[in-house]
Amino acid sequence: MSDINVQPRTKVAPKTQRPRLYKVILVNDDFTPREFVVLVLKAEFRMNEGQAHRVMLTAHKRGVCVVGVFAKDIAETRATRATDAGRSRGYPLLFTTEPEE
Ligand code: TYC
Repeated sequence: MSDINVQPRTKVAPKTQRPRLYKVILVNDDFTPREFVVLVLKAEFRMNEGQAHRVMLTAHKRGVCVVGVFAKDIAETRATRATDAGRSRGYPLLFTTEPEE
């Protein structure tokens, strides 16, 4: 009598699977001052002046710009904090998140 189970496991998780990453996207609007967008990008996404200015200009010209790619909770926290920074000053500044393909 043996209580050792010798049945092979039928489901094996693929070893290469990783948690999905999320993009934070900056959305353009007609009201938030350019300098304020740059300020928020520097404060919330640790960008330098040049990086922040390029991202702001891309959103300004094209409508949206990817700010960065992060784990889900980090992406959501940063997008919320950055959006709230604009709202607290009465601006419609918006950061959204979206899963990476
Ligand atoms: N379009 C704004 C302006 O002309 C500046 C701006 C840029 C606002 C990017 C939001 O995501 C944005 N003042």
